[in-house]
Amino acid sequence: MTDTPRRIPTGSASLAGLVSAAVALAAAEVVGAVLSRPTATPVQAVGAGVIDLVPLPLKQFAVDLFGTADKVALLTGIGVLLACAAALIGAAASRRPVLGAAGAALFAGAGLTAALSRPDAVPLDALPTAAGTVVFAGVLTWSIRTLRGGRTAPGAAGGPDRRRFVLLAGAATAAAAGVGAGARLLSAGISGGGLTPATVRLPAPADRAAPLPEGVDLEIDGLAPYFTPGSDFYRIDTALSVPRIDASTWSLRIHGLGVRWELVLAYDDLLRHADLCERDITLTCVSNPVGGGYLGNARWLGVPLASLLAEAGVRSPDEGGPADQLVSRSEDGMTIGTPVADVTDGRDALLAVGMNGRPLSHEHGFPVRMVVPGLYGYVSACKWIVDVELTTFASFDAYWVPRGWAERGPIRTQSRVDTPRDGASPERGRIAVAGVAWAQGTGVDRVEVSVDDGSWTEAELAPEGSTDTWRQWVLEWEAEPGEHTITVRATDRAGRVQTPDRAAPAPAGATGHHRITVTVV
Ligand SMILES: Nc1nc2c(c(=O)[nH]1)N[C@H]1C(S)=C(S)[C@@H](COP(=O)(O)O)O[C@H]1N2
Ligand SMILES: [Mo]
Repeated sequence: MTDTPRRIPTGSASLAGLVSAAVALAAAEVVGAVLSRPTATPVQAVGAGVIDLVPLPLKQFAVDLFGTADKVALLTGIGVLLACAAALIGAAASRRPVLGAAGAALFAGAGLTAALSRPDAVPLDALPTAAGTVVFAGVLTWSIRTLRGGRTAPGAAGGPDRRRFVLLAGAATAAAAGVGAGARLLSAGISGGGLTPATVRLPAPADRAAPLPEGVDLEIDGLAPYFTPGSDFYRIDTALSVPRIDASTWSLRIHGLGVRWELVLAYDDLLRHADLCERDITLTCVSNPVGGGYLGNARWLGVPLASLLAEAGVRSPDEGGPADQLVSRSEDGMTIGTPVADVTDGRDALLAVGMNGRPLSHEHGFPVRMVVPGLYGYVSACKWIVDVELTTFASFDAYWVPRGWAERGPIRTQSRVDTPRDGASPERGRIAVAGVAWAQGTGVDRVEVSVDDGSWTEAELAPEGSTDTWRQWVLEWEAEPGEHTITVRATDRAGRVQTPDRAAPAPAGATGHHRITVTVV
């Protein structure tokens, strides 16, 4: 018999690392839930840090590749990396304990840096990672000691002790997954109390949206409906876990340069506001590629920002006001910069509380978000808004600007073919070619279609709902067998024809014509 510690097989040691990490992450989730700081847990915080740090081309690549499932992809990626690192640390720690300690310190460093550098971080946010680290070190030390099982006779590798360990490890991992998921649910439950989308009752506005003309929705198969149902409405944001705000404790402060009377508004102040109104507005994302789906049309209920700015005594730049930028901040620390001139020029810029007849959903910004007709979402549509500061473009860069997007983002005129789909094989004969076109602000005046790069033929336009919404169009086409291209372009009411020049979404929105190919059979 010798006292030299027995060598642990690499597989068992790696497994010990994996189990320790799983139990540690579950512990961190529990602490995050108990503290009501679910975004401060290591995985969430590191994920959010990655989202903030990745350069624009990589972000665009991720969005192109994964679409709006980009966050699931990111979390999966972090999970895989974490698992590999944990296995390595386990294997290393079984040979040299100091390596295990170094690994744990690395985990702790990454988690703490990420959690404490969130824009809304508080010192308490160190606790989930701290707890996780202690648990990780404890479980790993215990596992390695068990695996080493000093009393087992030589030659008993893979004997009862090790088998018991594998079983125990499996059980511990399953328990950790259950506890972690439970903690997540608990977080959602805790912060989902009070006034939620399910319990809010919206008042009917005195100022309703203008009645829609007959036929605004052509109701053609495969064509995007005039109003986008909430479930189909695209979602673009940096929030790894959707903020769940209690509207009964929510407030919004309006302050800053040139504000004479600072305002602090409660949710109820907005619901009872005399200017509460309903407007139809098509929201559009700057990262929408030509032909893409990152836009949707909704009926919004909200209070005009211009009314609130007037109550605060803010003068627009053309009236000599000192602030040219309105910076909105969200609960999760997002900053969005909007030209003051654009929200005071008479357009229907809203602090919205309702979408398509319902309170906003958590995903779309509950309890309150901004919506400004004619501006891409990244410069206007702040969700989970809690603060509005009047400032200047010269003195403050909002979130997206240092990440390579233009400081100002007016929506570019675009048009899209919805049906037939690109690559479809419709049957010969009469085919309805249909889609949507948008030129928020002026409205769409004309849509033209070119088949096989022939002359432009004017499509039939559905009646206009509002100049701030998209407009449907249709062209009956006598389709002959063979392969054909279909290209579309729109002209706005100021007479500007949509440019054929192709530009990528970054930095100021994609341009170029949407062109599809079909094979008529
Ligand atoms: N708090 C917050 N608000 C945000 C964002 C965000 O990342 N965080 N993204 C903006 C962008 S880029 C767009 S296009 C719109 C999308 O709104 P939706 O998700 O409701 O469609 O929200 C905007 N508001
Ligand atoms: Mo966007």
